[in-house]
Amino acid sequence: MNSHCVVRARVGSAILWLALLVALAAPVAPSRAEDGHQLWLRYPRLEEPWRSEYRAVAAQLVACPTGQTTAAGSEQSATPSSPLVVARSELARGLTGLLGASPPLASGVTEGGALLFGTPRSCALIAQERLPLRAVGREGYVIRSVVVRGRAATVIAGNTDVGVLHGVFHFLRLLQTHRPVDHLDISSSPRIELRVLDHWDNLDGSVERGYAGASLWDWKKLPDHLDPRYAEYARACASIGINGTVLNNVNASARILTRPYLVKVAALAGVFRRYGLKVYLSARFSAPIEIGGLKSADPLDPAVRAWWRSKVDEIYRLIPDFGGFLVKANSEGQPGPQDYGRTHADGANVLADALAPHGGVVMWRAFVYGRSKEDRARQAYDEFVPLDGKFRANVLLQVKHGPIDFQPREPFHPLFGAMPHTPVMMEVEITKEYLGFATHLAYLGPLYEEVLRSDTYARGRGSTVARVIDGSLFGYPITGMAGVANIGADRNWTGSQFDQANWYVFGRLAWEPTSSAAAIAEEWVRMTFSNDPQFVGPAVAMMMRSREAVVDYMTPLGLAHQMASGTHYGPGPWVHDNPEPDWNPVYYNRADSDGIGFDRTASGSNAVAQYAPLIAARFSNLTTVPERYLLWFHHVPWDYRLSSGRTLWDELVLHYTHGVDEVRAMRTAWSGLASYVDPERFAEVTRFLAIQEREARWWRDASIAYFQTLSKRPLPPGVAPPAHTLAEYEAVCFPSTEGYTSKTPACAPPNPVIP
Ligand code: GCW
Repeated sequence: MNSHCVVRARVGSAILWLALLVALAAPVAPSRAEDGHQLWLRYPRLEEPWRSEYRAVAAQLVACPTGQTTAAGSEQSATPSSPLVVARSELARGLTGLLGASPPLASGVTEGGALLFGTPRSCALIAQERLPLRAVGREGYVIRSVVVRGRAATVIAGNTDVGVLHGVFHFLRLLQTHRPVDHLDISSSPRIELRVLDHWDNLDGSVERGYAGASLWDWKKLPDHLDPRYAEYARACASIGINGTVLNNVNASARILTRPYLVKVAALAGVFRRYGLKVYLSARFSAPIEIGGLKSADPLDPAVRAWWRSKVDEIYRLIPDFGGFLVKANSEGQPGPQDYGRTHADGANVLADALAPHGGVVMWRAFVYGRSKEDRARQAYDEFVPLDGKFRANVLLQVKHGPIDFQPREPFHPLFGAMPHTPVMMEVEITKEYLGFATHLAYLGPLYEEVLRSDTYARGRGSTVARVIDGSLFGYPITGMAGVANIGADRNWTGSQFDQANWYVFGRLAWEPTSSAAAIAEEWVRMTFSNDPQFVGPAVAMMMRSREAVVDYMTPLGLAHQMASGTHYGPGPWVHDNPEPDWNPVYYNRADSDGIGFDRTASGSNAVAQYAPLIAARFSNLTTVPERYLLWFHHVPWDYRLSSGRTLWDELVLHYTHGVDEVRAMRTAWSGLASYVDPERFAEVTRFLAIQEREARWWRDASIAYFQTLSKRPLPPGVAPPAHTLAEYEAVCFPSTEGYTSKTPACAPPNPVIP
């Protein structure tokens, strides 16, 4: 290089540096903060080698529905509002994001790497493939690598448009999670028919037990204004196979059934339909009186029956694919058939008869208590088992996962396996009413999985709860699983980043209840945050341990319902002054100077006898009951030795302590992951974990402080004593009344114990 060139090169590099400095100093166009709004449907640009590999498989998008002739010879095209149109735009959107550009649209397979999607009716090319579609039903799909006219192609096919949409989301998920897609042979169909979110949304915009802001449904502006979030919500539901949504609280207002509201509901149904999502409503049993002007809501009164029939006919005129009703009756003060001396079956059947001609169903809740003097856990079984076989064919009995109430851990509800002639569906809470609201990180996959895999022994070994609710054990004609939604108007939808995973895992397990919670967590982490193994491993590990941590710091060894009354937030094991006995934590812990726990064996309430004999025997025996259910079924002396060789008292204290340690470990693990996550979401999770650790300590310390007044035993060596006195914990007044819509006691922060 001569000197002239050297000078030029130096000047050139100086200019480059200058340009770089100017660029760095220049204000950067503000980009939208990563607030989690995109959920798991982010579609970020993939890196190599994935991008090239997937580009080869998706070199062209064959828009079969608009260009192909059907086998029958007639041209079929998707209507502008059909799920097939949604499927097409989702595929384009996903591929554009992930691959950097949308593959060109073609009307036939003109090059290798073609991606075809549609139904055999809409697409002759798909019809020719003779795919095993019969086995996947109305909502399932087949994804298969095939050869079309000598060129490699991938087919995403369903029997219906909505099946195709589900298949498209599955295909995109493979790309999002870096799975191979060149030799695919996937058939998938939901094992459970009704996969429903229950929103406990009130018409005033509040959400009972909701910790993610106000209700998504803006009743005031409906039906004229359709917030774009309605479609985004439905899209997210469709992506995980959810196919139904109950829009209003089970503590229902009858007003939802008046015409002005039905028109609003119809507008929402119009948006949701494109995503395969049906609308249901919670019906107030006394609606015939409140909005119908009748004197009674007696289900056997012909006028009442006629009222429901005409109301249901009116609904179907507005919403032809309306799903049906969810009903909470004679439960926590709600009206019901027992007000007229009738049974739950009489009540459910009057609604079922009105819905049957239209194909609608009734989801009748089994959450009843208050009549059983000796043990709340017994009542639902005692009331409903005698009614088995007395319900109409379009009624499902909706049973909470455990016999008390959405606790962090309960043994499975004994009604699973006890109703061979009545379709029993399972209800879980996705919103974390009893697990620390939105700030505590608790992945609920392991909870759902634990219940689904529990063996009821109703028909011998292998009679799992999953097989009860998927209908295979008793041959139920309809099946369902419901999750109480954790969704609100917050930008991140669920009140926290990690709570999105609970919405996600609910949908995925409802589709396939035998899937693994760990595998679903991994999928979600990859789609929501990062595919980097350095991130995926620790993040999934945190999630998988998180629910057990909550159990440990709140209610270890089978304890339940120790939460402060009303809000269900924070510890209250000493609470004893609520008017209803079973609203008091002392009712559940039964702690005294001898020991702790609820005797549900033959010497106590004998609720254990509601399980199949083999299970009942296992739970009844102190030496065979799993320790996780110990205090659920037994009143155990403080000095009783557990399998560890330690006394119950020591073990209890160590469990509480371990719960706090686990949260601390989650904080440490998370703090090492900053480089894999955008700063906004990283910071939010960091702050919430700090809250969780402080409150886990509160739970531990307050619980130990109270129980120690009864056990009168020292703490095991090396274990830190509670930071405050019991009196101080009892005086804690926690100001959060989020999601608690009953009259809330006045509370005056600041709080010396929990600042
Ligand atoms: O767990 C309890 C909740 C109530 C709820 C009830 C139910 C909708 O504290 O807020 O009411 O369950 O499931 O009906």
